[in-house]
Amino acid sequence: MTPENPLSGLSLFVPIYNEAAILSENTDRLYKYLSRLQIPFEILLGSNGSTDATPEIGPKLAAAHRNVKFFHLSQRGPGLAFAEALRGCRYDAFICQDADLSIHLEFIPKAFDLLENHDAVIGAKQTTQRRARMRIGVSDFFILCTNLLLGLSYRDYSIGAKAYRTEAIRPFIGKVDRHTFYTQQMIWQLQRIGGRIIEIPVECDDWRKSRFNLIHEGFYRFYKLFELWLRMQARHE
Ligand SMILES: Nc1nc2c(ncn2[C@@H]2O[C@H](COP(=O)(O)OP(=O)(O)O)[C@@H](O)[C@H]2O)c(=O)[nH]1
Ligand SMILES: [Mg+2]
Repeated sequence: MTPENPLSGLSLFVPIYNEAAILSENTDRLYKYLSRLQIPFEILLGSNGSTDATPEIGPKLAAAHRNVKFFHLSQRGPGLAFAEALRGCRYDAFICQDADLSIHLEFIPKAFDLLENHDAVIGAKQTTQRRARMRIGVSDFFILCTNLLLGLSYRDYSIGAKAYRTEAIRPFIGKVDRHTFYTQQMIWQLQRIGGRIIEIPVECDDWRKSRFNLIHEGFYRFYKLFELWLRMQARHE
């Protein structure tokens, strides 16, 4: 890490949905890891729609550490939590990580360094994912369609392992998709205004069942992609 990095610190956003089983342990792991980096930091645990003990555990974690914050919104949708965290974050680097910490934590200091000269860092998973072939196929097809329709050229638009310069994406806060389409939105918006975006490989071990309903997820993302593409066409006319 470059000690002269001028960014004030990092706000680590973790979207949370029914993560009571791992929330304390993983927050602790994350906290210890970030403390060792010697960068000012805060951990923003953003839950919404959780129906397990997450809303009871979160405030206890926040009470135990000055720089851990927890909020709970009633309506489900990670984009709503992303927008809320972005609104309230205090540092220049806004880094997103999944609650299961399936993405190796080295992404965090690497992204922090890269944000010195970039507006977004995309972590592209080099997966050790035990995922149904069908899911991988749909996901690859979605990435291909995103790149073709939006004129992008990246390999991973999932919500985890993405980092942004806070000031670069704050102007788009009112447009954040309430569900899972916000990564594409942020990257597309940044590219349109000439933002500096870099993609790096990240190691990932994701063995657990997804929190998302994958059929709903698939339809939703294609619908949002098509909707955005139509808006682009209308703008060009
Ligand atoms: N705030 C919030 N987080 C969510 C929601 N749904 C899933 N998540 C979180 O999003 C992250 C990714 O979920 P995961 O099941 O690992 O997704 P996958 O591996 O991409 O299929 C985890 O931290 C989840 O707890 C939601 O509705 N709201
Ligand atoms: Mg996962």
